[in-house]
Amino acid sequence: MTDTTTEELDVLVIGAGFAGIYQLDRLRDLGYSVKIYEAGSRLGGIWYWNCYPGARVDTEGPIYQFAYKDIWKSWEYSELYPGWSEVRDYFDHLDRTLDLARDIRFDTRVTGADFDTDRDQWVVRTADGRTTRCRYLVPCLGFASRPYVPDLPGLDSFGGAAHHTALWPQEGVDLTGKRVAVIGTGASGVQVTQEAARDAAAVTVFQRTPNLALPMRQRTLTPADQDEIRRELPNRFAARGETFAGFDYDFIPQNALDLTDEERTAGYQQLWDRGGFRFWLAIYQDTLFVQESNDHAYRFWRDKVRARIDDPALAEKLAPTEPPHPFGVKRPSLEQNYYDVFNQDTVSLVDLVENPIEAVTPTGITTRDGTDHPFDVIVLATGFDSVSGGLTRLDIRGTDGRLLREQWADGVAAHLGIATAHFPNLLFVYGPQSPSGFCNGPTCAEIQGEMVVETLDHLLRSGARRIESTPEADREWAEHVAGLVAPTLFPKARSWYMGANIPGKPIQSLNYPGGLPLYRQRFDEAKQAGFAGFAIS
Ligand code: NA7
Repeated sequence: MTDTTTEELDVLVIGAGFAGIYQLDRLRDLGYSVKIYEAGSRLGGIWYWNCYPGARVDTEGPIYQFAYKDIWKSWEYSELYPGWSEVRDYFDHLDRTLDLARDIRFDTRVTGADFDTDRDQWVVRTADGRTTRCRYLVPCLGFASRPYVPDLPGLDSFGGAAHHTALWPQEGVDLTGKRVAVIGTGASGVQVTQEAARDAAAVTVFQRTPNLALPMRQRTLTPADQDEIRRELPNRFAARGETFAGFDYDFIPQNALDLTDEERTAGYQQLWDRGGFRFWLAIYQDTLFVQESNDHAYRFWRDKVRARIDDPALAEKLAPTEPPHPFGVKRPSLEQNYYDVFNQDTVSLVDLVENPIEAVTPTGITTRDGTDHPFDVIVLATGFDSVSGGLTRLDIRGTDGRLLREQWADGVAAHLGIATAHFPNLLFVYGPQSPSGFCNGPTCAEIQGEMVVETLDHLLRSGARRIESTPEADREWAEHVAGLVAPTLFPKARSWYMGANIPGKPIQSLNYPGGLPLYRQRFDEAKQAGFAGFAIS
């Protein structure tokens, strides 16, 4: 049934990050013909593209790996929070252990797909002009595969090097002795700034919103640490599936507002000392729901940070007296010396709220106050069209003739975050309104990934040719997500969590705000009811 140019598969997976690798390995074990098409030249997904100076995981390394098949027993990270290069080494380890590369086509960008209703197959197009037929198409694009570059007048005229952090040259860019602009203060901006402050002649950070960053407490792992990690990892992996965000810690089941000032502050201090995301995701349970509780957390954070910044005017910019938005409803980053580097006379800050960028010129950036800032390198740490953007940029056409981006023009709707009506046999991992950007990647790749594997296995084994969510189920899921996010403080910030970072993008929660355990429960209920909300034929 195939001609010489058309490969035919049971399952085509897009993307060779954690999610895609899990699909490939599990489905191959179950006996299906499956391949990954990957736009990059090697494994890693986000860790292939994001090789900018300082790119680093904000999850503790031991739980930033697969739990299955005991792959962890032959792997250790050298630092508590590994950098991009070491995460790439981990992916090489996966390749050696699971023999992945033989079923991955690298440098192969999927551009679009049409559904052949006669044969119930997707016909998938790639940028190299080839087509592939598959029964099931499984995009594993991560939540940050479509970089966002704002419309900065004159950017093309810049004579130096200008790169988005997620399109960083693979050969690197030497910042030593250079004058560096960093636009954006999300995780990427914070990480580049720390690195550039060490090597560059001058660093100027262009800030629109301060990052309410938390202490990473980075350290090199000793042999004794590694022994302890090995002993504890089975329990830590088990815990990942029981927590809100797929980490091995969770919110304190107690309200900050029910405590005395002393008790509350002592609790904050403990979380602060242990570092990482604990001050965010292991904090009192009312923090992300009740403004007054949130204000307590903000003030604790603010006072800690301000104590590290010498110049009071700069302290007010980086850690304002009044919160720029509730704490934790925009993603805090982990930092090592981010606030300290602003005490160097080589590091400065431009507040874009009072002094926006007028234009990029051949030699630098001009701000509204008339200043010409000269630069050799401009780092565009400006984020992503997150969660849905990787999918909507593909020309995937549904059975009603509309493209996916047309169907979702007024907002995403995807039953259980894994399928959407009129797009049969298309199942997402890390999809819109699934845990996605609210979940530790490897946890989600395994837990949500297994849901997709179970679904596919059920279909392939039963001889079904087609699965499709119903429009009602899509709508109900979107309403369920809206109902979960409404009582939280998340809608109060302009964040990528809500789609608010992209001009014109509909505002809605792009991730599942009910936590991983509830998400799993909802999937199990649907499955036990014979895949409720799906039409299978
Ligand atoms: P983020 O977190 O989306 O950060 C992007 C930053 O870029 C953020 O500070 C934005 O300011 C800023 N930005 C965006 N557009 C502009 C314009 N037009 N002018 C100035 N500044 C702008 O992306 P990251 O890459 O740092 O991190 C993404 C995720 O990857 C992260 O959350 C981790 O999960 C890993 P804003 O805050 O919107 O005012």
